[in-house]
Amino acid sequence: MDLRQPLTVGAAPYPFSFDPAETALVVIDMQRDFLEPGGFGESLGNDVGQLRKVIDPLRAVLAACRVAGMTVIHTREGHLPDLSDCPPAKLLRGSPRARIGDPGPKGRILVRGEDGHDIIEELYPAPGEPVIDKPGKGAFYATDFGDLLVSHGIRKLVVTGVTTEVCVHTTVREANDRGYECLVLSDCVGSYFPEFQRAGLEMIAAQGGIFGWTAPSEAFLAALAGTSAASQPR
Ligand code: C5J
Repeated sequence: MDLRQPLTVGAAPYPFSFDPAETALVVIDMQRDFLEPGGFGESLGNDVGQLRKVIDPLRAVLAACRVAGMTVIHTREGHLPDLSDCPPAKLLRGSPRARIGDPGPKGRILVRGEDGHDIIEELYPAPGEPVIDKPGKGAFYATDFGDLLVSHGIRKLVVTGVTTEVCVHTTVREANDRGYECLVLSDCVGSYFPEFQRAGLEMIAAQGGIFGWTAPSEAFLAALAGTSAASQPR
């Protein structure tokens, strides 16, 4: 494939054009701690099953981006073992069954190096794909994500992962403020709350694309494959 040729995806609020050579696929926090029982997500009282529907479509997108030679970047939310990078407010907030750093079935909750902190097997990073460890919800805060995008010549992001209204939204807002154009793949992002999923996606594309664009993965895959289905408005 000629990576220099701009492609167009049928998206909301209007078609999203991108050059695969200057676009990164960003896979946010597809960690056991959010997607499997016994982790951080469940400790907050959430039904982790809600997020698992993202896995299959995201796996197809990840495979296609790898074949196309696009930059792929993964993120993981989590903290140092001494929790020195975890603000007290984040540690103490709410009344979860178990707090960040407490022992759980997958190791200490949301702590780097523990089993629960790692990315699920189905979407595991390939050798050489950068993994950004972030203490916050956004990928830019207290990480080298921004420098990585600059060094790879990235101008646009295709954003996937969990959760739609928290880490996906925060990252898209951070990216938008820094001048990156973001396409969020609607079936490759997930929320524990169906109403937040719907509203979260609508907020991104509202007001003429206040934070970015949204499209189903089918439209993005069609664009990558160079078929006419890619430019059908959605
Ligand atoms: C949350 C995230 N939901 N990855 N983190 O706390 O969205």
